[in-house]
Amino acid sequence: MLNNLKPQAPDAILQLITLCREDTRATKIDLGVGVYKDGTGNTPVMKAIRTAGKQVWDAETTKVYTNLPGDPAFGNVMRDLVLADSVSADRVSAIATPGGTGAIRQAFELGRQANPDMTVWTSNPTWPNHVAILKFMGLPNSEYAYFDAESCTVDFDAMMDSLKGVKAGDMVLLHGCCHNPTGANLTLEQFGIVADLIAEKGALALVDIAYQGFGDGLEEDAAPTRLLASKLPEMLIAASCSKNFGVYRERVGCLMAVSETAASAPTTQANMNYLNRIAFSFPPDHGARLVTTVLSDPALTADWKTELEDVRLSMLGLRTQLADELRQRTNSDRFDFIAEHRGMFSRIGATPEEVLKMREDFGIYMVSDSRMNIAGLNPTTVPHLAEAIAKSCK
Ligand code: PLP
Ligand code: TYF
Repeated sequence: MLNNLKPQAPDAILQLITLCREDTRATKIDLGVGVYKDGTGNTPVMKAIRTAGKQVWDAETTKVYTNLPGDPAFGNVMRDLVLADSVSADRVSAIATPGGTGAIRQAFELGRQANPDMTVWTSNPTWPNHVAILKFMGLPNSEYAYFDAESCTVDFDAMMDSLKGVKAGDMVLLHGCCHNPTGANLTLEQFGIVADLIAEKGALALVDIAYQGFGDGLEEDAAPTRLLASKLPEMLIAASCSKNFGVYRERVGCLMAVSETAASAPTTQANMNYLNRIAFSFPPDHGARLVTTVLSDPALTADWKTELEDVRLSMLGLRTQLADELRQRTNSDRFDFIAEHRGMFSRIGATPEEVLKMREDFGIYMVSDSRMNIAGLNPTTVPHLAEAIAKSCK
């Protein structure tokens, strides 16, 4: 029977890791997979997470199952971190999930339970896994215009124009901050306009927030999600802790749902619990517990915030340096958008041929859509990348 299986195309982003590893040039730069790396190329365990790990190890007296939604304390700290007081707590339901990916999958499943005819609207472009999961689930997927490849900024008019096609009962997926793969983001005001449209259409917003703290700051990055929560009668939020707590392999994510009333929240919660049960019974707990420990202890929280802020500022510094280098080398402001983009990624508007040329001639590994991971750079490698871009991109 297994002979019937069809070959699967490898994940293009993950494939880059192998390609780069095989390159023997000392000057190669891996700008592929979206993982934070420090100046030495290491992805560190954050200090607060390490301390929390020791505390959890000492304090934990059992490894017995938690609950279908995971430890309720995790749901509470995530609600406070992402939503703060934008919505009353008794309208929020939460489940722990294996990573942000698990939360996204459960969000699609929940939407389908509520409306089997739902179409899911995703930005063009979006994180490829969004589209892949929808395709696998057989859910209709429509794209809304988002990125203007010429200016490398958001084309908001085109976005609003395509969202006119949203129907009642559809789901609209928005990146809460630090858009992947482009790095181009809506302003808070524009998020408000999109929220009004979603409300008017009677659609359900799903906010995917995987980089809180990597853009303009923890609170600033959560502001769009909070604005939507305050404006919309109901919404879903898929939050990932992989990047901002550096707990990638632990698989820590959370799906939150804001119900219209406190009275309807228990039914939403029961449906979310059910989705966990039929997918994997109980969600992983260890990583979630580390996050809960950090966010429940003021000293650990402060330590985590300091380290996260250092990470954010280092990426901003690299953005400014790269934009400056490119300004000098191209004698133009063409690449100034790199300093305006936020988060780990920038899509720089190069063609697949130009991306390949940069790979072959300079050992620069970026995704073929010209997305680069800023954290793959350090102040010494920026000039090499600037030279590659200036010499390879028309
Ligand atoms: N959403 C976006 C936009 C992402 O870039 C990622 C990246 O990994 C995720 C969700 C999911 O992250 P994870 O499942 O590793 O928590
Ligand atoms: O976009 C990225 O690079 C990250 C990491 O199948 C990632 O979100 C990449 C591919 C994938 C899962 C995670």
